[in-house]
Amino acid sequence: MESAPIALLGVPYDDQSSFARGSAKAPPLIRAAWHSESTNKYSEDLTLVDDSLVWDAGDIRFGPGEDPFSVIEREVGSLLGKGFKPICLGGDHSVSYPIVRAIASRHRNLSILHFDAHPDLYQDYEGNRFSHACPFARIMEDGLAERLVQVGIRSMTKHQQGQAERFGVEMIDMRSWDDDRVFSFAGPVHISFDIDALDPAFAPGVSHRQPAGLSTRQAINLIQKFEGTVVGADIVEFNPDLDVPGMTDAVCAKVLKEIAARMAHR
Ligand SMILES: [Mn+2]
Repeated sequence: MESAPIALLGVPYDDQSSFARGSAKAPPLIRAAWHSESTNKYSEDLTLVDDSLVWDAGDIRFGPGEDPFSVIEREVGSLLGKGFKPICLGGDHSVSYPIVRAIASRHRNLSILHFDAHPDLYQDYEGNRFSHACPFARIMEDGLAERLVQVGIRSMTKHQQGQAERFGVEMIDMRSWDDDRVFSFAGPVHISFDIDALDPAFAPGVSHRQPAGLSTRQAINLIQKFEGTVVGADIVEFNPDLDVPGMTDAVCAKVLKEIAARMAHR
């Protein structure tokens, strides 16, 4: 219902994928897994994540001739203007740039907690500044985030290491992962969750499978435990074409429920 505090927005857009398209097909499958009768709608802390908490705003429709990033920023901004905390379902990771533009225009001192196998900090990727390999370079260039904290990273390049230093990114790569590390944010937090942060054993339905990642349990624990106020989220890069059917959509729905429960209480 529209009085819910959280809004779900599908972003069926994968034009900026560099390797394999398919993530534009993800939103309806994540929704179906959320509503599946194979499970209930409670998060682990027993928050009921149904339509009284999360209003489904449907999928963005891109009109002919419209700039997709402008449409995404406008639609997310519209939800924020109505008082919703948005959870966006991608789509490839390029959509996080316009999503964060909308959120940063309403929340000063924004921090981003970014789950990913890749830092997505390329200045450009094969000449494309808006590739799904680049959104966090654009976000940091524009000064949209005060802090960018990246977890799950295990596929980097020298160039991106330089970009991380240039932008002051706090990168916790998988070599130095510690289950007991405490994450704390003073201001509002946006969660950007690339499903490939997870080990492909847990979430095979991604375009860039990178072994040796986080377990679903480790990622969920971090979502539940970090200090901070979550004001927005995106769940991106689920590619149904490359999934073991019924596997990664269930993982996405689990992440969705845990983020929504987190938004509901803190
Ligand atoms: Mn990634």
